[in-house]
Amino acid sequence: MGSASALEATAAISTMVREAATTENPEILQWVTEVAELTKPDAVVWCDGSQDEWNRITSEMVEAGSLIALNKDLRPGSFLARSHPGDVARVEDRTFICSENEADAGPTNNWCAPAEMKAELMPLFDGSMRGRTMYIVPFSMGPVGGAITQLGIEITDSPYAVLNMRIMTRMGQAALDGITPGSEWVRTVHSVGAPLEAGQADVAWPCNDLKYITHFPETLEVWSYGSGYGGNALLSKKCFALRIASVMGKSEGWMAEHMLLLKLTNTETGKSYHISAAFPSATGKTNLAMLQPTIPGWKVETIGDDIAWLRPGPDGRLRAINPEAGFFGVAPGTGESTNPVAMDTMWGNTIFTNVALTDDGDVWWEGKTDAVPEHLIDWLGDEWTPESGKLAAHPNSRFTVPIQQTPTLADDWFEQDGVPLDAILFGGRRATNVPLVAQSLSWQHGVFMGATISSERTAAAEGTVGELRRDPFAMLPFCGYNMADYWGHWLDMGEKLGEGAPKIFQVNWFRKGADGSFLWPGFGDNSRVLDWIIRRVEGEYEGRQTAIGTLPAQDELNLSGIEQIEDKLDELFAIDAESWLAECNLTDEFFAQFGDKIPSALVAELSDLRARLSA
Ligand code: GTP
Ligand code: SPV
Ligand code: MN
Repeated sequence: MGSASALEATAAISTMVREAATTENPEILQWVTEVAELTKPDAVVWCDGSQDEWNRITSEMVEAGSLIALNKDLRPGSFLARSHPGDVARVEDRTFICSENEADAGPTNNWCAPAEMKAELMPLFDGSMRGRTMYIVPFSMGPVGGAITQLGIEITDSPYAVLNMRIMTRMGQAALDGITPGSEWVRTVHSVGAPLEAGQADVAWPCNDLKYITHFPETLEVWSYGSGYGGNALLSKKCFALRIASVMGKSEGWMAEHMLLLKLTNTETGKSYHISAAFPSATGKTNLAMLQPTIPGWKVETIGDDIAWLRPGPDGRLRAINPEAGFFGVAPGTGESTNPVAMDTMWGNTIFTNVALTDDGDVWWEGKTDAVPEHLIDWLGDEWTPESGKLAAHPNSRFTVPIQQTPTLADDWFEQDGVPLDAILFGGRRATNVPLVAQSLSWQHGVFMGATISSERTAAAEGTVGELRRDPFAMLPFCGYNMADYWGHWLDMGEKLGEGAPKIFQVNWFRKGADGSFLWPGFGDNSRVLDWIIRRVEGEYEGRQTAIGTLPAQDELNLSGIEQIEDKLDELFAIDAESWLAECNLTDEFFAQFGDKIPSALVAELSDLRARLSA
């Protein structure tokens, strides 16, 4: 294109953006125009989050073959998407924190200098939306106007991302209007990296082999290229609400965490409590947030299943919100017997990704029902029978569903300024060593517990499933700055909160016996552990001091009605000093990579733990 016509094309794009604009904020207009001039879309849509818009986009996608409409009687308003087989999970090795100083990203993140990364990215984004529609998606994380709430915009060329964003966030005009000139908001840009040249036919799931998930914490920007899946493409989620928000929180005195949030009510006293819990990806947050207690006397209500923002309130207590408006939950293993609340929640208005399609136009995945269908179309679109010898649904297949469909939704989800936290849990998948539950000896010891969590890897990210790795605070892939500084921030917050700070516990539902089976029944029976935790918070139970923390004393854990649990209790709570001392040596190595950034309080905790184990 000659330079005169290139100029004309740019002017046309700029006009296209401004003519359709639903804001007059010059900062937004300028940014959107710049991105459009760079990416060169064929059309521009300012999203309003309405039902009409949803209907229009879903129809277009069904027409184009990138969504399958499910049976309206069985799953009204619901759709199935099948991704490209190479685009099925987060890509941690393509995820970058682009802070000015490498030390601010720390040894657990991939780092690149912002200017260098921009220089690498801009040629890729140049023309990347050609032949496609550019959607501008304004969204609020938290209730618009709330004390903990933050606003953002995602520009994307993926209609699939738009639909998911409508479920996952409070998307639309109110969010856009909340972004006033000079206010703080997060700019996110997403392209699947698959421009269409004139006349070129589209594919069902466009993406690019080359992927970049990049974060610029100093300028509150995210640029994501090449993937359409989950946390890679729904930029409100891991990119904004965890990586960027963790940096904002550090400088503004709050915390962005990979935590579920639940309300627990003692039905005898009527007193309610709030608990948050950080477990790594695909390690039971959704299940715990929707728990159906198997013991009487407790009611659980759901506030969030993946992300919590925590901020001290005017009363000095730590207050929490779920900044999201939907669930992007793991399908496999979710069924009537394990999580009936999730099954009820996804009655309709749900997007399923990479699950199997049944002959009557509904969905299925491993663990949904005990009975296995005789015939399916699997997640790859191929014929499937039980004899096929392969999984019908991808292990990281997901359902996206509005939180307001949850039968156990707590009113607290609407709470503008958050709920006060009583207890914080840290957990992981640990076949050995870690007992069912232990309370930390102090906030500082609790931070040490969180900092040293290990967990077996799951299918939520590319990598080797089952491999044990450190996943401090379940934030290893999500902390937007140096992990050692993050621990320091947690220690500071504890000092600020003082006596009113939530109590900290470590839990492990995944310990296995010699025969390789889980020792603890888990799921609804985890209510027994919550019962003990709250009674510790209330000071009703003494507990039993051990080297690693306070465990339930004899008879404190309510086990009535669990069959044959007595023979497993010793194994479930065993603390083997030798193995723990060996883990202490590994913790030394783990801490060493952070050099002198490691808070001295954590070094002291490690040496105290060794002393207690050796006593
Ligand atoms: P992300 O959305 O990836 O952050 O994950 P999540 O932590 O919300 O994961 P989710 O709750 O969906 O859990 C995924 C897997 O954990 C499912 O396969 C469950 O069956 C399994 N799981 C959840 N709770 C328990 C439990 O108490 N015991 C056992 N053994 N497995 C559990
Ligand atoms: C996780 O991996 O922790 C998730 C799913 O919650 S994703 O949004 O894809 O990151
Ligand atoms: Mn998660």
